[in-house]
Amino acid sequence: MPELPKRPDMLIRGFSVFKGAIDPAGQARIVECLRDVVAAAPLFSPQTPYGKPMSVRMTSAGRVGWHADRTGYRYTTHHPNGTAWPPIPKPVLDVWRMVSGVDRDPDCCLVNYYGEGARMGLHQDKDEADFRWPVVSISLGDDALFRVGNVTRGGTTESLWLGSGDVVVMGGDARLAYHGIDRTRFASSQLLPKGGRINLTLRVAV
Ligand code: MD3
Ligand code: FE
Repeated sequence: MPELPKRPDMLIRGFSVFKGAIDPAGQARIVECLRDVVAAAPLFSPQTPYGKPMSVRMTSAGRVGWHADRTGYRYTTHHPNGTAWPPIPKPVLDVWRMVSGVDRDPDCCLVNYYGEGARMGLHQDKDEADFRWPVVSISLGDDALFRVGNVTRGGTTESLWLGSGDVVVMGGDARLAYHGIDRTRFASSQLLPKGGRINLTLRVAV
């Protein structure tokens, strides 16, 4: 994979955005690796505490993965089907090592799949043990409208389209900002044969 830019193209509310940081060949290589991940740990629709399943389908790679059970959301060592989460693919780790600015590898690679009409409401990521570690996001496939607000609920928000190959680093104060995906442009990208968007988030979780 070619070297990622060292300087972000954009800073939005403390988020560093690297546009098109992963070239099409690199994106295809990551998608290939993800086929093995979902074969071992199939995508599922997490239940929300409100009883309605999320429209985004998910799975994880790494020593821990994130999912919901009766007692709420948590990091666990096993997929709901009982198998250990598969390892984080090397080309994905390479992205983290290039942009995260820290010398510890992530524990978890959360894989979110957005089919037609899928979205993710505004939320904070607060299930990790230490918020000083950054979170790195990799977008693949269809364009998505990402929205970022503040560290408390309410106030103004800003929106930004994320495209295939874009990488975002959330650190510092931005780490606890409310954020979500309002919508995607289904089939705007040819990367995935059946369309859709994959977002990978790399986290130090435990
Ligand atoms: C800001 N995913 O998995 S990635 C999530 O595109 C999540 O699937 C969205 O929000 C997606 O939790 C947005 C960008 C992102 C990821 C993690 C963050 C932004 C973040 C953690 C803290 C602050
Ligand atoms: Fe999030």
